Amino acid sequence: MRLSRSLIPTLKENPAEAQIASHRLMLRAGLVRQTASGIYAWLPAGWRVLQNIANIVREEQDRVGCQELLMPTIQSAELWRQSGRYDAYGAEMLRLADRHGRELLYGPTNEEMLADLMRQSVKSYRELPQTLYHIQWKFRDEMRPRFGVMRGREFLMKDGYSFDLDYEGAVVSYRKQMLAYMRIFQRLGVKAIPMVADTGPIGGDLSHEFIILAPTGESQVFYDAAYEAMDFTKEAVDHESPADLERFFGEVTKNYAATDEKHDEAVWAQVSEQREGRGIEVGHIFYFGTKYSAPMGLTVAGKDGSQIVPHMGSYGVGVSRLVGALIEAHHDEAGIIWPDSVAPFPAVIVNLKVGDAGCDALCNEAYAAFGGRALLDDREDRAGVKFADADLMGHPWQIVVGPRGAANGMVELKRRATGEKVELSLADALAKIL
Ligand code: 5CA
Repeated sequence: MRLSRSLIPTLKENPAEAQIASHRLMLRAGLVRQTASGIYAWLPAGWRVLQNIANIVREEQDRVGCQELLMPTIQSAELWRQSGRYDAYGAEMLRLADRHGRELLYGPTNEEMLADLMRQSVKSYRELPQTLYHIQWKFRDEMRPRFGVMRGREFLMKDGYSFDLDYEGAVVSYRKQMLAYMRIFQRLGVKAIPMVADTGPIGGDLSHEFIILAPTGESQVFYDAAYEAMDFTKEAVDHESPADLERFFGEVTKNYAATDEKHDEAVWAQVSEQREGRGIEVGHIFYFGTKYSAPMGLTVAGKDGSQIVPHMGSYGVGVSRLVGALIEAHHDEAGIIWPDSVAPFPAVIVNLKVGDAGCDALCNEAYAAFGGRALLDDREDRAGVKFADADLMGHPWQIVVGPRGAANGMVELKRRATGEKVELSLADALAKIL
């Protein structure tokens, strides 16, 4: 992408409305713009990050055997009356009516809809277990939308739903999701601790939230210091069998970690190295048995002809919240420091003298080498502005092309995360990055 022709409106000043670093930086780096309270437009660079995160989530869901589908954002009130949640959900639900006066809603979650889709088509025990997920926009009319995309009203969620024949099967599905989540956060370059959590309006009695520790987080959490040293990457390797999954689950949840709603003073008193702090909830998984399948009449025929009511679980990742959470975890005074796995562009190519034949040619050569995936700063601006914007936007690599070096095919390569700079040939720089 050529920066001179891109809608990446960077800001020099801190916007007054932003209270936390990630919100400030998302606005300043031109990733998003608010269009109404808690509702954001994702501008080209922000949209790339969002898609990169969604793709990692998708790959890890598929890897544990889940199926992707896409359900609509608009749902019928009738479905929610069947589960009994239509009235219970309250003011957070955005309720609509069509021209015929039929009641609709903008989905805050999809338990009912997927139970309905399964009810229509799945008839026999032979067809289970199955886990399906989608990555779709949700709307919750939050009382206090704040911190930018962290607590939005419209937000992107990965929500998955598992269907098993019994409790034992459902627990295996739950643990598979736990495993997938550890892999997702590992690839995103953040540490998210699974904590015993409350189930709120989703319901059920087994639940974990995945929490990234951060002073600006909205959740109050209590955990054993052992988690600070724990290497989740070691745990998130291959786990295929139920026995392996059980061992894995035991390992990652063996120490005390709970959100304030589930905090247990008696157990806490036994923890030798207590830690208390704030965290960002980036994922939440639930097992709730037959809470939706029973009232909605979802059954399958068992081996002996009896009717089995499937056990369900649901599994959420806050995809858009993660953009903010990753920035909270990866930034400095100058701006964002994107992990390579989600960066909107793998590198920026900074042309220090647009119009200089040598600079233009070397920049074009570099740009072509990335197959157009890099960002080319071809603006006719001062070098200082370009350096500041490159740091602000947080590209993992900066390839700086000036007239003196360009004459000899040399560039300066800077690694954003470390600040390390080296002078080398374009070919060597590309070899290092690609
Ligand atoms: N149906 C279940 C699981 S699929 C569910 O809706 N769970 S949830 O309510 O916990 O939401 C899942 C994740 O979405 C949360 O962990 C959080 O990361 C994200 N999320 C929830 N509300 C918001 C919001 N207002 N803004 C941004 N992200 C949110």
